[in-house]
Parts: sequence; structure tokens; C-alpha cells
Amino acid sequence: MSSRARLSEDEITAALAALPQWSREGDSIARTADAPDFPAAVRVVVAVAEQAEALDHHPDIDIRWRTLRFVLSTHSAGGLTGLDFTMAARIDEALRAES
Ligand code: HBI
Repeated sequence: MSSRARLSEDEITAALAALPQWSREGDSIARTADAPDFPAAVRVVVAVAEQAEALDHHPDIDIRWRTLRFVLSTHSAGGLTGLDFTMAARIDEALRAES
């Protein structure tokens, strides 16, 4: 499901159901999470960066002290694709590793 083909509304709804921490924001999905402290938040960003490079798919990342916000969309498709949901799951894994 990690292709760059734009997903249908039904596919988006189904994919979001498997990612309860994420919410739809227009043509993107987004998640906010608090790390235990600032160094842990930075470690999450480093782990996410490595996964983003591996997938060639990069989230928008906002870090404020220990609060992280991730926003995903597939710019080249002008909307949501399977890559967004694959990357969202990897972001969840990186957050769990620092929780
Ligand atoms: N990341 N979120 C996101 N969306 C893209 O379209 C994208 C990307 N990272 C790299 C990338 N595209 C390149 O493969 C080129 O398509 C620009």
C-alpha cells in the first residue's frame, strides 16, 4: 500500500481507522505527541528522519520543547497516498520507542 497513487475517500477512512492517533486535515493527516523530555523528542525526530529517507517520503515536523507535531501528505500526488500511512505507522513506532 506504499504507492504514490492517490487514495480514495473510502481507502483513507479505512487506513485512518488503523491509526487512531492520527487525524485528517484536508489533503493531509496529522498527529501530535509529547515526548518525555526535549532530548527524547529530538531522538524521535532523528529516528523519523532515517525512516523518511528510507521511504523517500518526508513529513512536516514541528518540535516545541517536548511536543512534536507531524503532518503527512504526498506533495507529488496532491493528496494522500499509501506512503503517508506507511510513514505514519513508522512515526508511531519511533514515538513508542521513546515513550
Ligand atoms: N515527501 N511528503 C512527501 N511528498 C512527496 O511527494 C515527496 C516526499 N519526499 C521525496 C519526494 N517526494 C521525491 O521522491 C520526489 O517525488 C520529489
